[in-house]
Amino acid sequence: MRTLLLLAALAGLLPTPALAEWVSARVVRVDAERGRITLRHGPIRSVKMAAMTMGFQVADGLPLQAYKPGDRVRFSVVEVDGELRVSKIEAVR
Ligand SMILES: [Cu+2]
Repeated sequence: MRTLLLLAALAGLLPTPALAEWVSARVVRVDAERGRITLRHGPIRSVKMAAMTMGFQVADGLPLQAYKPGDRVRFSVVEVDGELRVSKIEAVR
């Protein structure tokens, strides 16, 4: 009984794990050396951003060499110092 109460209390207190939102995009430009990629992306609901073409800095260590203009991808973003960065990206066939 005690355990159940404790679990119930914890369930209400623990934050909901953030679900990474996958966003569809088309690669426009890649600057692998500077860790930047320009994407024509669909709406990003979690940050209320409409579809557009824009450049992103990618998270440290994310390899971009595999991507070229015209590629179809999906990606997730994180906000770092008020700026959106690509935290995950993968090719879509
Ligand atoms: Cu945008």
